[in-house]
Amino acid sequence: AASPGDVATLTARYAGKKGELSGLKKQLGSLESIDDKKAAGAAINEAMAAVDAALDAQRTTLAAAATAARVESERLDLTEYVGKPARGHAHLVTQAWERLEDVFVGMGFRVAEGPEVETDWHNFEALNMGAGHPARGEFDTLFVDHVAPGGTSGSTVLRTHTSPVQIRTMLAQEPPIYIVAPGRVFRRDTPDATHMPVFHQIEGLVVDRDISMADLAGTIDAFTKAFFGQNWNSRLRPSYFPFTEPSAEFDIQRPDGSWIELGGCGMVHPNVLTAGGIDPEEFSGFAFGFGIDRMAIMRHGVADIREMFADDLRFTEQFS
Ligand code: 2NM
Repeated sequence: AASPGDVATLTARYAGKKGELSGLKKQLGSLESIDDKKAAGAAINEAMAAVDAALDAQRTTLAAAATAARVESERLDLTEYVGKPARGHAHLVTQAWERLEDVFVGMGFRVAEGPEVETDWHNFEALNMGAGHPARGEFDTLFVDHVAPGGTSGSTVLRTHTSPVQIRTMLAQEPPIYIVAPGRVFRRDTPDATHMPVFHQIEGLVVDRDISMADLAGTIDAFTKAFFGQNWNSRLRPSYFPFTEPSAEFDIQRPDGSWIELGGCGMVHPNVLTAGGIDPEEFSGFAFGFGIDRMAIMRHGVADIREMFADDLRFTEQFS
């Protein structure tokens, strides 16, 4: 019997009330001697028991096979999840971003945020880069077409730095100002090992009475030691930015003596303070900025910035 149906057929044929063995029992009366009846009856009962046992055994075997077949057909392959962490974690860039915020908040700064789509005025004009300023070309700007509700077309860009957040902060509040502006910024760059068209920056701004270049250098050095370690140092090198005067690059020095360039900084240009509604005769300030992605790469020895944004778990999971 290869199927439950076959077992049922055989049960009816041999073991049922109208089956062949029951038929034989009915014929016992035709036997002459008592001994023959007893012997035949016992043989029929023995046959009945053997047939019942065989049918039961086959029913059990077939039921087990049916269960096994169903289990196999409903099997879920969970091997995909073996060895994966039970909990996720923040992306490498988010980790660096949050650590930077922590260190600056620990130094007394507040965190400021602003829009990613900016007006030309906030992104360039207020930062001492009027229309036609040669430095605009260095920012490889992505433009956003937009038409204001009245039908007039506006000039909007994807912010090329987080400096417009500093402008908005100056316009919104009186000094003293001690803020850092971390955020996503955009430049029309072809991706390579050190550039992505979308990346992340943190910029700092201090505006108060009698703020000097010494305050800038001291703040950079305090940050360097708080973020990287007490045995790290920093230095400033003369540079140029349209929005600061004087301007400098800042480098940090590893305990082994080697130097790495980290970012830019300077004393906020009087034109920028004025655009922010602050009187440069009464207040002065410094600003600095550097790349968060670059920081994450340096810290973890990542060879190619594109690795961080490829969404390959084999990469991402190394940084829990
Ligand atoms: C840098 C380098 C130097 C900067 C300037 C300002 C503002 F708005 F206050 F003028 N914010 N950030 C600045 C100055 C940023 O990044 C490399």
